[in-house]
Amino acid sequence: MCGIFAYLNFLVEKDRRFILNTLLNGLSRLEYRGYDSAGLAVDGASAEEIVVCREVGKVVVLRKLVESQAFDFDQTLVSHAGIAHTRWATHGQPTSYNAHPHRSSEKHEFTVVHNGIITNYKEIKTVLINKGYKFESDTDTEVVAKLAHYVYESHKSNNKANVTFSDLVKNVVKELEGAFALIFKSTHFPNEVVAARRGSPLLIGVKTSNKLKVDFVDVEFASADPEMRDGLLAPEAPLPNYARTQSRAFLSESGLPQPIEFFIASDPSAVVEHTKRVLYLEDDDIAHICEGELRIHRLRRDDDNTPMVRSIQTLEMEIAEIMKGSFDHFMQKEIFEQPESFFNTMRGRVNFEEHKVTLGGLKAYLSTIRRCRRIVFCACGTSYHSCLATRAIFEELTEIPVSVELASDFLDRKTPIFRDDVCVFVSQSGETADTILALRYCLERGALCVGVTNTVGSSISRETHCGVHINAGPEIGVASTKAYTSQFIALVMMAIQLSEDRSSMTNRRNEVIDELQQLPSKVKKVLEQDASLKQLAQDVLHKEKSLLIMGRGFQNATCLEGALKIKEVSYMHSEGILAGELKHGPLALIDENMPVILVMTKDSLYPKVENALNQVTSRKGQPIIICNEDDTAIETKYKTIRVPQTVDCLQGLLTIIPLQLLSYHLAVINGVNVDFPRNLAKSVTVE
Ligand code: UD2
Ligand code: GLU
Ligand code: MG
Repeated sequence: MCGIFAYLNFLVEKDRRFILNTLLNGLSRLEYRGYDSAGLAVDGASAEEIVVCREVGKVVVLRKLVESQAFDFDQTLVSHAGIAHTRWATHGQPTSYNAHPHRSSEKHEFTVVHNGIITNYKEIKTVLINKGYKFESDTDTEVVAKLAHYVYESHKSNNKANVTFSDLVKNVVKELEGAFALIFKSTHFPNEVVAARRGSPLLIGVKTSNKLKVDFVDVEFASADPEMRDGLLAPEAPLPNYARTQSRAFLSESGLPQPIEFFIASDPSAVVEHTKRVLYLEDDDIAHICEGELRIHRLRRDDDNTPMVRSIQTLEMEIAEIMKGSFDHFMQKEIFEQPESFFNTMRGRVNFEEHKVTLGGLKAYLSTIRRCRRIVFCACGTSYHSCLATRAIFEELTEIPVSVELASDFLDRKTPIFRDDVCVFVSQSGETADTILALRYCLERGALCVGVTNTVGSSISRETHCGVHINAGPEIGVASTKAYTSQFIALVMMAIQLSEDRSSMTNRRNEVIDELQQLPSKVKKVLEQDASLKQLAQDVLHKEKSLLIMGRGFQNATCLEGALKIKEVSYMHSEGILAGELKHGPLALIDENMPVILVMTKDSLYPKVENALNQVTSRKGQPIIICNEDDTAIETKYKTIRVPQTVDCLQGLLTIIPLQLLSYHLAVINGVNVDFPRNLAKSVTVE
């Protein structure tokens, strides 16, 4: 999820200071992605001795640690391989012992850096513990280093002397499930690295003083693919011989290996300053760099049409541009990441076949929560809206009364809180000052405190009794988008898990779980409308001074959150209005000039929202309607924004997307610095 960087020099004389600097600068280039700790591994006095440095916090702190090491900084290394990492914790707190690289043994025989999540690490860990391995961290990653060692040893004990580093990694990667980008370094394979990916990005930059002969690298397949080892339980099976053809790209005119440098990174922003010749790895590629050559192997013999060569692309983009990928702003990137972040929030927690939700962080507290007198949600801003959005399904499934509080107001009122209350604190950063103060207030009064946050190791995560990490990945744009939807999903999952002892709710739970599974693809469909939403912002909305967003029931939160987004980033006045309240006041605002968006999706309140539509149109209002794809009842004279239908309590996850996109486009049109709107901070750590 965070950053990986590696640097190899082959027949290019560099001193250790240069190598360490290159690694640390590579990490600095990845800093914008957000991370909680950093680390690197380089050779010590010889390549048979690896030194690992790891620190919590910023790359500058790691730099200090590196500078304080007893290195010979001036030593010249003709060939060397160094790996480095910034971590966004998913498994285990951000501590120095959880930071990467992780190692196989005290001798650092295998060290590894990893981005992503190994979902089956527990199973692998159990097997390895049974084989005598001792673990030193809480991460999922550590199993990868230990597994490499295990594969190496079991191969050696079978007297297969010449296993290559890439074959070994291939055997390791075959065991892994989940998403990963990995780089391995080993004392057994000096000056080599192997990189592998599945799901997480990885690319390799190549730098030579001479032109490369060709600008592609052949992909090597097994000559024959005897499924060599099938799982940990069959370590005795022999490893196959893979074809070793000379890779055409890296030969000099004379046919001899030439001086060359390689830069491997999770993100091009760390590579472009060194070289513009970059090759992107595909899923299940195993890249082996050895003696100045890059070879790409495939994990499996493919039946699909994976290209047989990987071309080396020339990057001409500016660093700033590519940091955000193809996006102009982080906010935009994060909006478009939602199919992925939806999935990551549910990953490993929802069993769709068995219709079961397991939030590990709550397991031990379920019965206490079920016995409570009431649940109090406490949050600020967008997080408050995610609580509002899920309150109804929470009450419906758990049959426990739920109240939703704005943290500042909650404290102002000195709300009575008791030992038999459960208080849930929702915050993206986990550092929101008002929410932390409310948390401490509730802790003092003996309530069970539950956190819902995106940041492992944050104050809220630490100070709550238990909780759920939403695992949406780092959010950089000040206006929260993907964290909102992931909080929403996390709270729904929580309600489902709490209600699993109620058989009367089984059908309802199953219905919601089935729809959770469909969400990532449905959100994709909404995102496809980006161009028409941009047009709408340009042609209709951006000339306006004000915008009212109306809906009711499950869609009330969407209206409030949509209006907040528009205020935050486009500086346009906007208000979310509960449609049921129209006639009690806001209707006075409606005339032919007042822009209105009406959220009218198909649920039990549809007829009531139709009433609101009539109330607005009979005052000459011309609302834009957010409705379901197949809703044919809406007259064609209205502008519509159509979203796929899902179950009522999840519909808000889809209706918010067009409003996020609209606010983004309005902001861009208004020339706002979208990711850093005036007067606002990402994490509000003051009261
Ligand atoms: C945990 C691991 C995850 C993986 C998984 C395997 C962490 C951070 N998570 O995920 O990496 O190994 O188990 O099943 O190591 N918590 C709070 N307050 C909060 C949020 C969380 O106290 O605001 C606690 C929570 O009660 C739990 C721990 O932090 O004890 C981890 O929470 P989680 O949601 O990451 O837990 P889970 O089981 O999904
Ligand atoms: N899952 C790994 C960990 O928590 C890697 C996280 C990352 O991508 O930085 O250590
Ligand atoms: Mg805690």
